Amino acid sequence: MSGPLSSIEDLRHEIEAQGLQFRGWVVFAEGDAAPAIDVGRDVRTVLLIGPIGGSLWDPFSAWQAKQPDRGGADPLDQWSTSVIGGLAARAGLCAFFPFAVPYQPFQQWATRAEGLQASPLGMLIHPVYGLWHSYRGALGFTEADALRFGLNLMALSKPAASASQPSPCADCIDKPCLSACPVNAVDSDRFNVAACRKHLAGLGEGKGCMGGGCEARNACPVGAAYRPSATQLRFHMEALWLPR
Ligand code: B12
Ligand code: SF4
Ligand code: SF4
Repeated sequence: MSGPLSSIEDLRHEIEAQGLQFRGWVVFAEGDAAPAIDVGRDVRTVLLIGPIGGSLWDPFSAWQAKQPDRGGADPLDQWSTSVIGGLAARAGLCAFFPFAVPYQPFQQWATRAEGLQASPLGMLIHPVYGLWHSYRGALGFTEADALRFGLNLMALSKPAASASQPSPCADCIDKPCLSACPVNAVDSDRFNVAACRKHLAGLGEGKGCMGGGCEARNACPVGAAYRPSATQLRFHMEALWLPR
């Protein structure tokens, strides 16, 4: 990857080559909650970027294999910084990351960008991909950047097509996600992070949720075809930094 990037199609091409997709735009009006991190620029628009299903796994794995330290303690975050931060630098934009503290409200942004709604698990559910989608970063545009990239802010501020679709949870009578957790860590009001983590920490390596992924998430029938491989699910569970 090299050279400057000056059009949205250039950005899309590079993003898709890494197994990622544009996940919609948020245009902040005057007085609206723009990104909280002071990046020294008046960011008025964010473009969300993330994988669908297991789409990032092959590009990420190829990158990881080439790193002398295999990407360090948080390889997926390192990869995201390298890919999305690298694109931002080439395009003269700034980048935001869901794992960077203070946390940016990625889920609120996603709700505005694609009209997605929270499932009872707290994760946003997509009408097609179900719970099998997430975010690896966002690119921030000032008004001058938007002009430079020829963005039509009026068009971008309209909700994406998926916003007109009702949440699949509305018609899901049995809600299997709420009864699948072996320690009842999830209910419709809250996610008991401590109970979940205690259970995970007590499981043997690769056993139960640590091996096959969160059972509550796995129980959702929506977008089941997009469920990542067991290898990838195990990688994400191991990245959760459990108490020992
Ligand atoms: C801290 C964090 C965690 C913590 C604690 C989560 C918690 N509920 O307290 C831990 C480490 C446990 C965690 C776990 C997971 N997380 Co998490 N997490 C985050 C993180 C980094 C910050 C959340 C936050 O505080 N945001 C700050 C506030 C200001 O932002 P916000 O958009 O307004 O946040 C809203 C939502 O978080 C929502 N919300 C949060 N919890 C709940 C619960 C319910 C019931 C409801 C209705 C809403 C809700 O309300 C907030 C206020 O509006 C976000 C990334 C991010 N930057 O948001 C990912 C994020 C929410 N996590 C995500 C995921 C995928 C997971 C895991 C599935 C990862 C995995 N192992 O595969 C697991 C969940 C399964 C499990 N059993 O552990 C995704 C969700 C994608 C989606 N489809 O919505 C995010 C967006 C990260 C990403 N890269 O995409 N996570
Ligand atoms: S199992 Fe039903 S209620 Fe739970 S997340 Fe999936 S569609 Fe929504
Ligand atoms: S990871 Fe396992 S313990 Fe944690 S919420 Fe999911 S099903 Fe429950």
